[in-house]
Amino acid sequence: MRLLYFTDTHLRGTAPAARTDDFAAAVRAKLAEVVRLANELSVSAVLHGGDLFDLPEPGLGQVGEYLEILRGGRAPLFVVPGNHDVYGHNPSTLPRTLLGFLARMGLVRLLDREPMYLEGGGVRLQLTGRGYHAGIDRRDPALDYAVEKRDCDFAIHVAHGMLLPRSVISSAPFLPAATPAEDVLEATKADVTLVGHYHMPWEVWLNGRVALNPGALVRLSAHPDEIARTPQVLVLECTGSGISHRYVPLECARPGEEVLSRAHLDAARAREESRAAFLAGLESFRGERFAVMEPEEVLGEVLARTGAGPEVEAEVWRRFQVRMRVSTKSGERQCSSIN
Ligand SMILES: [Mn+2]
Repeated sequence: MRLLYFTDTHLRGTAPAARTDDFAAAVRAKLAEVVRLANELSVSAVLHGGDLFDLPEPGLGQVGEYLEILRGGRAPLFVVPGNHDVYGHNPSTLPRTLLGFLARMGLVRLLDREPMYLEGGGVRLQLTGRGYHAGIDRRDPALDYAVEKRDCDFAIHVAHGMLLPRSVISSAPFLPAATPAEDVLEATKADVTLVGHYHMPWEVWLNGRVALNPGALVRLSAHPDEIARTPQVLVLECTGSGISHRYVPLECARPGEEVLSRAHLDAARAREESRAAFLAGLESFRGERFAVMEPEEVLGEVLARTGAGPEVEAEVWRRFQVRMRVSTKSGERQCSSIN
């Protein structure tokens, strides 16, 4: 029995600022490749680790195209809801989200703590899941990440949360609440724990059990690690002798430097700096002499400060008078003439 796992597709109607390519075309190509792979391998199920969508209710025009591609997959699609799939990190809002709607229509199946069983190739597989919620990574991790194994050959648990190798947690002091994968592997009976949420891939083994995240299928940010990695999916193989997995990098994924740029970050910083400079100038203006903001006074002071020279000053006053006459005639307030 084979399964395919992928996560954090963040399907959305708009392109992220960091992307420089035709983002929608790139996402379509990725989904088509995932579906082709799943069909070629005749997988029994496709599993998704959450954040299928970037928003609870994404633009249906664009996202409809993506879902049409996913419907080309012959195997059922099992999903755990991610934080982006629901409102306010609150799973009870699921019925009014697109993911909840798809589940109602029977187009996807939501995994939860109640085990589901798949049978094939002489193997019985237990599937459980835990979607994101506000308390995850902030309470006993066993409640969300550890499962019992009953009446099956293999158990797979899928969760959306900040489960990470202990080494990653200790090297990232600004990370929000996180759970060490090593602790979970001590507690769980699942043979494989599949995780989504963190967008970089990782894998941890302990006591013959594995927890892993293949990384987000779609690269959204221009973080150097995102630029350096190739999006991939995971293929799980279950036979009488054991369960194994391999990563399959997407053939259609282009090098990060070709699709991601940090230019929007530099532009935003430059904009922020000039805005701050402008506001500081305005503040010093106010603080010194401009308790009364009469247009003539303000203009006279500006001209004195800029040292514009007599020719420019004369032209400025001429234009100022013209504008004042126009706005007085049209009945506007006089100060609007300097806008
Ligand atoms: Mn997430």
